[in-house]
Amino acid sequence: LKYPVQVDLENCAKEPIHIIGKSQAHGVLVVCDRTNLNITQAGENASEYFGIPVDELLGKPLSYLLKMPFLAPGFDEDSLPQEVEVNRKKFLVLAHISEESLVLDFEPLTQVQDPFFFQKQLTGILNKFQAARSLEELSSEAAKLTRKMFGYDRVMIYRFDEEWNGEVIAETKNDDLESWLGLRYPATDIPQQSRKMFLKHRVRIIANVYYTPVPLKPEISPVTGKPLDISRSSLRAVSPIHIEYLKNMGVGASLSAAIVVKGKLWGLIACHHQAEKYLDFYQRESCRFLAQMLSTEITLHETSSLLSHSEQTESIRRQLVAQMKYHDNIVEALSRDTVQFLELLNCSGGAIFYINEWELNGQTPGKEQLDSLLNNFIKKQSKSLFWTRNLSALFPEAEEYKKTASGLFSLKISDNKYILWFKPEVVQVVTWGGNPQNKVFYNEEEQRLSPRKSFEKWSEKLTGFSEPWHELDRNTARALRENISHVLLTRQRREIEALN
Ligand code: BLA
Repeated sequence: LKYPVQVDLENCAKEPIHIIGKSQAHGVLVVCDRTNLNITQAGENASEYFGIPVDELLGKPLSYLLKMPFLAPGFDEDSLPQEVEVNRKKFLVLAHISEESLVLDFEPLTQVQDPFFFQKQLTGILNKFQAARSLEELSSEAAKLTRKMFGYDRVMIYRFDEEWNGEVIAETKNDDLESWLGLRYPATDIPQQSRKMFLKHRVRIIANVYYTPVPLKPEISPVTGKPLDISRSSLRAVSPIHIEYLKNMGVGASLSAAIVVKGKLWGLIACHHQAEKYLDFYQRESCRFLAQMLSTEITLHETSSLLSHSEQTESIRRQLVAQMKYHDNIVEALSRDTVQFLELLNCSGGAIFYINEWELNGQTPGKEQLDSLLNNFIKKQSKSLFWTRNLSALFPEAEEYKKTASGLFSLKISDNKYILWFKPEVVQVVTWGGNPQNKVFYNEEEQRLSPRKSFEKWSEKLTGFSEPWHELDRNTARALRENISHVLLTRQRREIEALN
């Protein structure tokens, strides 16, 4: 059978890009047995760069190519890249260990740059970052600085959402390019194994999308009998699907740098160039450092907005607790005094179900609708906290009242006591870079998946969604439940004592 039964995006996530067995063409891969430094594998472009055919190199000691004492067995991975000369050409050698092998990336040394170029800019960069008052300003500043320093045609700050779809949240570009600011891209465009590598290796260039991939010879490591993991090599060849993707986008070269916030891949600095473009090791390090500074600033922004948010809700909760001590009736305390339970979460309505009664506040569905929502949906959830921003997708009956309650947050206090919060529908037009329903098709000629051909803007009206709930809402709700349970328990105890 020639055709797969279905075009399966799972395949994307399974593509083994770490053992691709090929390099990009702007340098040479040389691999040694780490115990004796004999050359075991090399890129077929060795003859082009070194003037020595691969077959002549294989089996020779590394000293045949390099007279460099820094690469003794037991070499230290932290050592800086070294300048070397082979065939009267200068290279920078980046070395690392992969399993039983020492992997050397030979990158030709081109122009000599001012080694302090980046250091000179540092203070300026930090000042600009620290002056930014919002995430938008910060992202936009980062895009501008990156473009100024490295000269790509388009620089974007690309941010992931909870489902790993992404959005271009800042952009700076050549005037002749169409703007992609605000566009979304589906999660499958950057599959998980690629995201995982970014978390580790942070910066990656594709120097020329129109390159011819250079095979490693032999393909299988003679040391381990397995394909060599070259995920750490700066020269690792690119997945053919991604190459096709970039060609379809009209991109000739790219640079991507990871933005990592609290240990998680938050986004990318994504750069495109129409022509080919190579950044040397020192420039890539500068870019990595810039991305790190940006990551730190974003973390600071997020932490401080989280702090002020949590201070606000804490003071509301403390007031609610005070009110519960004052009132005999808990429902009254939560919903009819100065501060109301509604204010605890950002919402437009709320309901308390207490024994058999509903207490409604703000914009809510009707009591009969709530009876059904509680009995036929909320009570069926296994956890005592439940939240969604798209209730009607999970409970079709909620379509009737999606305008007031597309967002639901429910808190179970006990079997006959619940508190619900509602958020209204916010109709949103989301514009994708290309129709996300046509992410891939089966390419008969290549006998593999191909990415979509068109990145033409494709708008979609999202209905039945509210604004998302905040990550702090869960803690707030849990704390409120503790408070209520405590008050109820204290009262019960007092009543029992009074009876005795
Ligand atoms: C990799 N896809 C990537 C990368 C980016 C994108 C940034 C990492 C690039 C790198 O390693 O340098 C996607 N680039 C984008 C997006 C924008 C952009 C969204 O500029 C928006 C402006 N890609 C697909 C499909 C598959 C796929 C359908 O569209 C799978 C079938 C795969 N993308 C894919 C793979 C990689 C990738 C396998 C890793 C490439 C590699 O490291 O070899």
